[in-house]
Amino acid sequence: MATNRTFTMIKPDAVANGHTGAILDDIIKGGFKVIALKYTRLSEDIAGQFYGIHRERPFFKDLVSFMSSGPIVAAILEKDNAVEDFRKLIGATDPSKAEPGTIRNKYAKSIDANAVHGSDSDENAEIEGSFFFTAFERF
Ligand code: YYY
Ligand code: MG
Repeated sequence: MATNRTFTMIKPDAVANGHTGAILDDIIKGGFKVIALKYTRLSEDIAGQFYGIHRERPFFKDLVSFMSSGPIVAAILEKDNAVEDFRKLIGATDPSKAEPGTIRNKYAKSIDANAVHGSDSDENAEIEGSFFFTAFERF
């Protein structure tokens, strides 16, 4: 069953480059309501747990190292059809293939440092949101 929530992170490249405000603005203008919001920094261990599904992929080590290289902003977002609509708003994983106007097209420079995360399913949106926020933070 489709739910109306997704989970996002503004990644270390975008935070370091000063794009946090512009990206949150794009998200809100895209029709998403911010349910929970957190500025934090991931340890390598936490980044590895979050991306555990990619553990066997060749880019895993670099991904974990990048995601723990500086502060991030994590958020739970609400909108009808949230997961699919948010993936449309951020664009393709590789920013050179992301549609003009998408967040990755505007703010990302490479496939490994691609500005934002977006959950890929309702199930993962729930798992990822619960990973970052306690029950009372995401009521
Ligand atoms: O969901 P999405 O972030 O668009 O891509 P995934 O295939 O789930 O990969 C997660 C993350 O890993 C991606 O955002 C950047 C990084 N990555 C990479 O560095 N090199 C690749 N060839 C594929 C993914
Ligand atoms: Mg993914």
